[in-house]
Amino acid sequence: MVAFTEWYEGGYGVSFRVKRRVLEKRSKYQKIEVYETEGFGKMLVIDGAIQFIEKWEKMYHEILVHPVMLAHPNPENILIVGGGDGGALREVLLHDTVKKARVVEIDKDVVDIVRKYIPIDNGAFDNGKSELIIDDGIRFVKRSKDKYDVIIVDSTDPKGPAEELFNVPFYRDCYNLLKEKGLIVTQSGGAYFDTKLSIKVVKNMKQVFDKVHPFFFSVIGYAPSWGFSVGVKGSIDFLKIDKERGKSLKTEYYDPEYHERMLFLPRKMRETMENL
Ligand code: AG3
Repeated sequence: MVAFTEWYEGGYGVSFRVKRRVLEKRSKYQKIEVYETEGFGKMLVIDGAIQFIEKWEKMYHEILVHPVMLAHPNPENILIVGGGDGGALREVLLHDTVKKARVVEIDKDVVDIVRKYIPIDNGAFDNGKSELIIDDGIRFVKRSKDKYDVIIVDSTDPKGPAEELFNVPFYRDCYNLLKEKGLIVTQSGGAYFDTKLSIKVVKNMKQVFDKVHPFFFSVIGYAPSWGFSVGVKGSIDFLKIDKERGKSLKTEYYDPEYHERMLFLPRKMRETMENL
């Protein structure tokens, strides 16, 4: 039986035994692969980096989406940058407050391949509130006329097409696109195998947003303790969520009862983040 391994800096590997490679395609932007794992369904890999595994993808998509959606008092207009697999969109649409959810994905091949081989969007792209735009997120946020309540950056790591999504100019554009009060969340790499990325994101966000909250959650498929960083515009307290709305949400991993607890960082990480 063969294995697929993603290697992190220093020689830490995340490995899955795979039955076969279902597909390999070089798109205009990146190399996209789909594997059938031995025990966890299909797996999407982009440029050698595991994007999600069918059985575990909610660990990531729920944690990316629900904290910001519940911290916002009334999230109606949502922008997802990246997220061409539809996992984040699916979670966004669980919120009844949502009137419009727009996905801006650079690579149409990601959308087509995932919809064909691992349709985790669960119909989300066909929902009347959804809109899919194939465009570069960087360009899109410079030109979009609409204002958003929540922006969710569900991108690959900052190697390749996603690089600029972690930099100050992009965050400035996002800040301007948010309404008077708003939230942004972005994935920000492994806590221990890519601490530099979390540090960079928090530093960059702090230059732009009124408040920044980094937190970590374990996601099977990625290096231990995956990073998420939230930027706040205006008077929103990210520590306080709407528990009533949370109660009616069907989730497996994100628990609104323990929102604040999820934000606790291991000591050294907390000290590092506080001193940025
Ligand atoms: N989000 C991908 C998270 C980054 C994975 N990085 C890694 N394995 N090195 C996009 C896919 C989920 N919608």
